[in-house]
Amino acid sequence: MLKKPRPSPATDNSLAAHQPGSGQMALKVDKGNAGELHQHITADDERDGRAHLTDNFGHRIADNQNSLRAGERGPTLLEDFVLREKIFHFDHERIPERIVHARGSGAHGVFECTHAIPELTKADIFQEVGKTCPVFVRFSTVAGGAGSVDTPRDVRGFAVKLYTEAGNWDLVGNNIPVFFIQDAMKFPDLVHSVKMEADRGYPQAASAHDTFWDFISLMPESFHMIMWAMSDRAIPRSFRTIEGFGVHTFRFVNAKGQSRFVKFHWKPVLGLQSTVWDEAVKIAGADPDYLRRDLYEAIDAGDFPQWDLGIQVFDEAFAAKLPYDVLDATKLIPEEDVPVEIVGRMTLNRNPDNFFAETEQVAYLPSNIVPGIDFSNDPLLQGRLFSYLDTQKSRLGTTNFHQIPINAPKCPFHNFQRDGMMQTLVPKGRANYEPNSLAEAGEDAGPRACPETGFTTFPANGERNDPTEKLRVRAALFADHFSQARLFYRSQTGNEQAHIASALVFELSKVTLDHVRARVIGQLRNIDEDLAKRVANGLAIDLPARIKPAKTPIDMAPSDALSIQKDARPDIRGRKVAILFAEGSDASAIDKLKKQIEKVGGSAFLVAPKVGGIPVSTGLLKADGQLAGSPSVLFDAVASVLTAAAAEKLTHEGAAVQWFMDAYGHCKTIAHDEASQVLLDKAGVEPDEGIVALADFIKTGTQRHWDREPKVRDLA
Ligand code: HDD
Repeated sequence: MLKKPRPSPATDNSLAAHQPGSGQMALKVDKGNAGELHQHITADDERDGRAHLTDNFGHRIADNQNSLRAGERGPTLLEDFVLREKIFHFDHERIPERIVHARGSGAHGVFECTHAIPELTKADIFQEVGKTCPVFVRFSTVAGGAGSVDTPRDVRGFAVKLYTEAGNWDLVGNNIPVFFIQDAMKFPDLVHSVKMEADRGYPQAASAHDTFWDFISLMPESFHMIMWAMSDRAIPRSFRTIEGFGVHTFRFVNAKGQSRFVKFHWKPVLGLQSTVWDEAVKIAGADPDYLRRDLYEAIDAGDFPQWDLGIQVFDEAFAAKLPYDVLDATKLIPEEDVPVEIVGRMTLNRNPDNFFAETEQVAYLPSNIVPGIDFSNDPLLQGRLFSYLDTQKSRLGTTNFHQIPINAPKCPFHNFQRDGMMQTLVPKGRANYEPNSLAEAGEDAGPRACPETGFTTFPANGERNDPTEKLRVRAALFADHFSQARLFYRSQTGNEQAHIASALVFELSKVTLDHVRARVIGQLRNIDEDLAKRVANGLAIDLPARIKPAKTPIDMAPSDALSIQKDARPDIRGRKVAILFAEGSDASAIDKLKKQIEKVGGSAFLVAPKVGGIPVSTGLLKADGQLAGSPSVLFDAVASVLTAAAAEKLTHEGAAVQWFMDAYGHCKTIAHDEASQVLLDKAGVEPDEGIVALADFIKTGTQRHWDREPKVRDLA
């Protein structure tokens, strides 16, 4: 009988710590909220010591055996939400399997630092002997599907997620220290060639076929890895007896900012052990789950597998002397040249509680590194930094896959990422952007970047392998933020400047935070003093102090091309003109104007109090739109052809008066006959160059008449 090990408190890295309302929810705003959402548990929630069966929304289920039917032998009813939910959920149980490494086995454990190396790295986990962190490891084959066998000739994946106090560190390696290809660009080709052939769908989990060897024979860089893959390393006796390798050259960075290169090794405490080919083939038939079972049973029996973490550390000068490139993932550094120094030990001490939730949903990202560890320019590694994040989104269906308990860090995490499919956090407040000054108003402002302890990329300036400087900075000239804002403002016409000022007054009048209003105007003073004064005046607040710009703005020569009004043309082409008519209107005048407009490329739209057909001078004329539903704001210019009686009648119609009032207020051309004057008078339309007789419409055009604006709006 297998004995069940009980994890000690020191090694208890159970996922319970990630349930909403606990560990992962250290984010203050999330904790209370998510907690509240999980509080409806009552004493009545059990029956004979077992939880009540419910559907996914908590409704208790009375019968889990029979679907709901219309009569004993009748058809099943669509109403049966219990049946529908159960089948629906079942139908969606599978997610896309990993494109590679689909078949894998996972285990929880703990990593302990056995040799502190602060002189090499500031990584939190290596700062003192005895420091521990939980881990989740997934071993895998590469080529076979999720349901394939455990013992084909194949590379074994050895992916370790270390949940450190400084965030997750994923060391996503293999049991072979080199790789088939030198550049991530070739990865899809490699994988296509080794997986089952595209037309026939076989072989499964085997490299012994045409397409793989065709590709390999054309890829000389693969032959080092082929030696390993054809060796007994590729038919291991157990996951417990394989080595693991980070493969790429990484960097260590210490607290002084000094960097050395590093390669990572996992050395099994049980030593290496493989099968022979004949044995592997027979195991595939006798026990397709041989390695998975072996790992599970060993851990279940308390026989915890262990690995020592070794490092090979070297510097740029050493790398420069090698006859190969340390950025080339098809090369290893012999241990005889750079000895492996042991710095930690990993113990796998707990099987997953649920294969899908943990082993299937675990998402490794080579981009998960912690301060003190950094990437190198290995082109294979650089490609991986994109690929894994991308694949997890498609495999797990949401950008929020980091919230799945097995993927969530065990240290607090706070940021401004929000929403997305399957969001489970419930952040409070409105601080979902940064910078913000909401704290000044007593609100939770959210987290802030930490320059001292946050991750900083090693600049690698001038090294042979890293000749460019990687920096998160902006070039000095980018600091001029105001010269062109000033250029824009000063290139506008007086009306346009007034529009900008009143737009700012409108926007800021809606802002309820006084310090924000003041800061905006303080910035505007760097653009134009007069603009700032107009805005302050519009809000009736004192002119705030100017905010010192990062770089003093310069005066540039105004550019007419930046103004809309300076580009105004009297064109009718492409513009829409409304012609208002009513009972008795002169049909020939309407028709004449319409044709003139169309001739110069515009379009005419007939508007009348009724659409269906109104008696005009020549008979019935249909309108394109009804007056109240066709306000003048929808058109570039308006015209009216009315009888005196109809015009008089329309002076009592609000929609008609408003029609002219708006057209006038919006500085549009208004063309009208004499009879319509009474309506224009009612609307307060005063004569100007844009108020014209019908005959003058075409030459006046549809441009706005900005000189009119001071009469209808305060432009101060
Ligand atoms: Fe990879 C999975 C190891 C190159 C793209 N890879 C995956 C896994 C391991 C490795 C162990 C399984 C992780 C798990 O258990 O969930 N891969 C390696 C090593 C490589 C390597 C050691 C070379 C040194 N991989 C590599 C490249 C690319 C990928 C160059 C793409 C440009 N690998 C993937 C992937 C996978 C993956 C498609 C499939 C499932 C997943 O990522 O999570 O994105």
